[in-house]
Amino acid sequence: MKRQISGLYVIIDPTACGGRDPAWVAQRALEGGASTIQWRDKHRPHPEQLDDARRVRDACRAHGAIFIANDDPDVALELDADGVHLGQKDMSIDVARPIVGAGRIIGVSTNNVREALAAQAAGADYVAVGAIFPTATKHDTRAANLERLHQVEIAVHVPVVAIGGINRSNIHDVVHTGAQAAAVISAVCTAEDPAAAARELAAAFTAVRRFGNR
Ligand code: TZP
Ligand code: MG
Repeated sequence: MKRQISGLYVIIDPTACGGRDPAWVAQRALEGGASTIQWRDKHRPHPEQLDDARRVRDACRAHGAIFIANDDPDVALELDADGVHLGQKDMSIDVARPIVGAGRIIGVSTNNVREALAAQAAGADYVAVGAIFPTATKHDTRAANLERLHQVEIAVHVPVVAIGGINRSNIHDVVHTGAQAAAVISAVCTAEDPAAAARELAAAFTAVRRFGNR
């Protein structure tokens, strides 16, 4: 049974972890309340990533969190991940779905309603929308904003994950706009105390759910 993406989605990118063990950062993020972790290593060849990626996966399993591999369905399979996240320039869902199977989550990066509807029609289990705010973490992003996020929210029925420049000072705006989840890299990976950072970010979802603002 596929689980729904919701709440705090932390992307563990080793280059953002400041030389710290990425599995330690993931462990702290999970302790703070991350419900999904994505493994994203754009630099090392796959065989060199696998040990770290497996330790991150095992931390997710221990916490009952969803573990997603970035970019490559074959890596998702090799890691026995819960899913794979595909960019617009990665493999299409049509090609990826037979590789990962019906039981794994496929998420797709989008920037607008057209891309989000296309991803949903192709079988995406969630769509990410970004970059909602300016980000220094990824250089080839296309700008989106809260209005765009809202447009996607009302256009699709799959969960919508906001991404790009989300931090403790703006996550409430993202949650109030209606995103089911917020994905962050720097707000957790670069934090001196990633557990405390994750706790504060995750609380934005709890507060809104408790008071029924959605
Ligand atoms: N996709 C769109 S923006 C982005 C990605 C991977 C970077 C998110 O990083 P940060 O540090 O949370 O802005
Ligand atoms: Mg990608």
